[in-house]
Amino acid sequence: MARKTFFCIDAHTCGNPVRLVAGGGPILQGSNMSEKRQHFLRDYDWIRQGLMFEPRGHDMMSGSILYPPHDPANDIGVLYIETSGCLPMCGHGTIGTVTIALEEGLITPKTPGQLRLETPAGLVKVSYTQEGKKVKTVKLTNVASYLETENLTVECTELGELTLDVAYGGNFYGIIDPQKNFAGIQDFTADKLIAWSREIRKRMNERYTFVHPENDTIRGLSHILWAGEPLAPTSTARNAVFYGDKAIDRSPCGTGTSARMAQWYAKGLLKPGQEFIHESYIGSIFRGTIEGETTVAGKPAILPGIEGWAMVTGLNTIFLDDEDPYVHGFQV
Ligand code: PYC
Repeated sequence: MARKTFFCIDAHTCGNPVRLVAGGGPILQGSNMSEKRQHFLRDYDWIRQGLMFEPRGHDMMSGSILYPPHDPANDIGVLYIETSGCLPMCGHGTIGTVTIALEEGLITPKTPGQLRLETPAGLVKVSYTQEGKKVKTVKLTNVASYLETENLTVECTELGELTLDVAYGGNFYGIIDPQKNFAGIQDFTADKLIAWSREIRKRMNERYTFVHPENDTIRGLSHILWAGEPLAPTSTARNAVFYGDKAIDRSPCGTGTSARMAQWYAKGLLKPGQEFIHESYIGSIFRGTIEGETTVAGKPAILPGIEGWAMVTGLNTIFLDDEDPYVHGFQV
């Protein structure tokens, strides 16, 4: 019998799960987190599948594994694991990971109140507030985010032709704003959004190639962001982000919010100094700001600030046992 044990600490960020693997993660080769991500995908993806999919996880499950930093100026390296794969960057995952790591004493910040994280997508700076041991807010300054292309069209069997923009915020997002054939998320169920997202993502990836100009391991349209009317008058916008095969993010999605802010910035709808309050499908909120302006391969880009909160929900010692026919999980 071969049984592997993983010591996990579970949390949620504004409603979306984060499972930090604090013990049992593999030793990875690579001189940065992008190379370590490639090694993990090659040799250890069974760990992600076992810990994220049913019966140990669920459709929305998402998590992380911590590694020592490669640059001594930084605090920690983060590998993101999820039902959808190993994301180059995950915003809600970062907020949850930082909250868990600080509250449970897994990291000692070099500068109190601040952290420098190495992620597969690049350096992410974090500031946080605490009351006693409890982390109250986490704000990350994300990797450079930009509008990749606008006004693409795609056919959705049930809705007809849709127009969408593609923006990068740590992952590539197809952004579907309200339009003639889609009134906004307020009019539709999650089941419908999920079914349409699967079809649209497949068609988009068959027709187009999306590759990050500075890191060709970041490729493919992985997420669909559906927009709609906010629930609260104080919010700027609301979204439903589709990922994996069946997930709608319960948080406002950090990389999705970054992509949407980059889209608005490129179109002149969002300017430095303006706040972008983004609501999730369940109404939870991230506060977005523009922390810097830059370019990516000549395209105007921003460094989005994303602020949210997380709650630690418990400890979870998980076995992956070779005798279990579902050791690597399953999806139905
Ligand atoms: O918060 O960036 C995010 C995210 C990606 C997928 C689910 N959440």
